[in-house]
Amino acid sequence: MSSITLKSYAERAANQPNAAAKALLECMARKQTNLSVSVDVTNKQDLLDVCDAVGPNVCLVKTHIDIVEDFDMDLVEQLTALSKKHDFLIFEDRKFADIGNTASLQYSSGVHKIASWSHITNAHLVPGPSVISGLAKVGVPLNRGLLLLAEMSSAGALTKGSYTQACVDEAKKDTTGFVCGFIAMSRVDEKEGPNTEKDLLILTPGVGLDVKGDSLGQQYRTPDQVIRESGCDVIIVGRGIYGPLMTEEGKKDKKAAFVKVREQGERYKKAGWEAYLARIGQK
Ligand code: 5BU
Repeated sequence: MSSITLKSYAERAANQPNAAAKALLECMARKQTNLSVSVDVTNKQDLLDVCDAVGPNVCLVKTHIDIVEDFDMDLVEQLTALSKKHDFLIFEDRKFADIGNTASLQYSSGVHKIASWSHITNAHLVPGPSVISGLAKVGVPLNRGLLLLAEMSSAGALTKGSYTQACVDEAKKDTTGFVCGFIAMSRVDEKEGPNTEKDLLILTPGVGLDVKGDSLGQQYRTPDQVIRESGCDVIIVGRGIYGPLMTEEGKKDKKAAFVKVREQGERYKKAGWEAYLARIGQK
């Protein structure tokens, strides 16, 4: 049996049992993009405007909804409308890490009601597999998907070795059908040869074409290193795309900044897709 990395996204979509992962793979194949934009801006209108600008080029919008200062449920409604308009899914990067009961309440309730609008979310396995069961109780009936944080992109991350392996083992033996992949820097499920048990997605942050890192430990690799060399499936790009909005110039002339944001989206989409075609031998 061959590696998951040699299969097309469309082929994998056809055999994917998790509804959210299936929808994501189908969207990637349909739009020819493995780009996820991480929209880490702190006001509602900027968040919506970035999604509208890059929407045509992405398969997935990643949010940190708790950083939005003027959050309200109208934001969620508008974001959902944009996800339909541009054909992308939504991933709230919540990184749940509490006991099952608390995680399930954090996922379903509170101000943000994440499960009601986010197709995919993620969790640390630090509390043990009960965090999966707690979240699954809420997410499975809604056809959501869960990614385990098997590896992080920041310097000195403790997500390595036996911890990473435990994430892989839990994902493979998950009986809820909720776990559909990982946040990871490499093909963690194929460290010991092809994974023939269960198709799992690998989404990878820490992607940049112009710089190697930031002043707070982030480390960047190129789309080619992530998709072709490391065998990951989705590139997650934040400041590399919306960065033009954050400069003094961008704050003064938002219209011009959004033109650049759109261009960066196209650039990362192209780089990610070329790396994928090279990986599956179609280029
Ligand atoms: P950047 O602007 O491209 O550096 O943003 C990366 C995003 O991905 C940001 O929202 C982080 O919270 C997120 N991230 C990450 O950078 N590294 C990780 O290991 C994980 C998430 Br998990």
